[in-house]
Amino acid sequence: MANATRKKIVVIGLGMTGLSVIQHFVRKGSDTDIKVIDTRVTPQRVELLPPNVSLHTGGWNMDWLLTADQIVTTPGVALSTPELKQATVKGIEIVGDIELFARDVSTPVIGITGSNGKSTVTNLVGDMAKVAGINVGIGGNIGFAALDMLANDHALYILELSSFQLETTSSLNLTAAVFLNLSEDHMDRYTGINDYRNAKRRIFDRAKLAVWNQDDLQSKALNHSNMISFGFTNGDYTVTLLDGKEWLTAKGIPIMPVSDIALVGRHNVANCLAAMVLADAVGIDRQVQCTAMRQSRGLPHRCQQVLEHNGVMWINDSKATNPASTLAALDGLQFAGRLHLLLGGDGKGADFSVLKPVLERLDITLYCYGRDGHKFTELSAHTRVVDTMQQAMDLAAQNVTFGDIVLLSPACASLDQFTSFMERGDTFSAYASEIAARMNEGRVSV
Ligand code: UMA
Ligand code: ADP
Repeated sequence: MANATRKKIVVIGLGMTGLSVIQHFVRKGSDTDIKVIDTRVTPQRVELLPPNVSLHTGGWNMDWLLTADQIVTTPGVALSTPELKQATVKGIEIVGDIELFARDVSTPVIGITGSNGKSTVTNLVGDMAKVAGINVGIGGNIGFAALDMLANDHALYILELSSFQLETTSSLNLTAAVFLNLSEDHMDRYTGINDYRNAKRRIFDRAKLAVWNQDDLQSKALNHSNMISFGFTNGDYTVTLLDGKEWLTAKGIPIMPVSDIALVGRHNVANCLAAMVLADAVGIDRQVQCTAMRQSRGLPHRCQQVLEHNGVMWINDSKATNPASTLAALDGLQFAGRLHLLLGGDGKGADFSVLKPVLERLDITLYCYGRDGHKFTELSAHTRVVDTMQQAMDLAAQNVTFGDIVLLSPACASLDQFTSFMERGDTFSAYASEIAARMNEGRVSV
């Protein structure tokens, strides 16, 4: 094919998604002309770019954009960006990586979205599939680009899908799709909660089975012919009391005592119910599901105890990036002493007042840090404001006594001071150990 007739692809963003898109086209060997635009001056991963791919950094290249045959955008860039809107007006197709995945995948795919619990449920269904001996691919928003999995020809794919990814996806035929729950998040990207919910509801558009949460009506599919639900008190999959003991129950059949679940916290019971529905949809044996639920201890940075020192527990819940996930952490905690809660970071426009009634009931001190830390001062009479998380930890360390908990559950994204929630959580864990070592040497009084 002559150069003039090669399909012109413009990839936006040289992050994990952008690179997976480039590799995808390279693997397909299609006769494409690939260009990448990254609006940052010095994007990471430039060294990973194949030599025949041109890169424009530090802003938009409207000539490239408006002469493209297809634009593949990245989740971090909104479709409402003026430059992308110009391309839409010109009739240029704009898709995301999940749309490219959907067009090429030929084995069953499970999709998981919601404001909280996506990664936990994705990981748990993945564990169930692994225990069943299925060659499973687990990826998407969980931190492994969907297209990178396609190279391995899995028998089943489990995709965590963010609202950002769903906005640019229209052909995804899911065997089963779940919308776990809805709470305020990403309000800096959406015009309101309904706009955000509608982006998430796109998961049901072509799903064979639509799974929703009876405890959260916002998660229900509109006009879907095959729906199934889960929920604590109602739902096809629910929790029932048998001889004074709570059981996970599927369509009236008791499956496993709730107390056998290895994951901690009430919210994880709901996550297990959702995972069971999805596993059933792809025919994973119930006993296999139970084995996984008894074994799976979940992912790091989600209510993870990282240290116990002098009777004080240090818990890393760095993945709590919105108020609802912090509420879930507070709901699941059991402790005798005082709670020292570290809050702050990039609030993404959230309304934190939902935390106030719960915080008021607890014996608590708030340590607020980061860009939006000051927004938490109204929530409790016991509040300290500092610049960084480490300063917050130093202060907490001076105030703890036996039986207390220090909990990082910040209700905010980390990006104002860290590169990711993982880096924030790792910093918390490492610094907690450093504080403990200092205490052992008598350099911090308790
Ligand atoms: N970029 C621009 N201009 C912008 C914004 C970004 O050029 O205005 C460039 C950046 O310079 C960078 C690249 O785009 O080079 C980053 O792209 P990205 O922000 O879309 O992130 P990726 O590295 O591709 O990671 C994305 C998801 N990130 C986001 O949605 C923000 C990852 O989810 C996901 O794991 C990965 O794809 C694989 O699917 C992270 C996340 O924070 C964990 N998700 C949000 C959440 O869970 O709340 C939705
Ligand atoms: P996501 O991938 O949607 O961000 P995760 O499973 O990573 O979800 O959990 C993110 C945060 O939300 C953690 O702090 C976790 O404790 C909390 N969480 C997990 N499941 C739920 C749920 N069903 N409801 C509310 N909060 C939850």
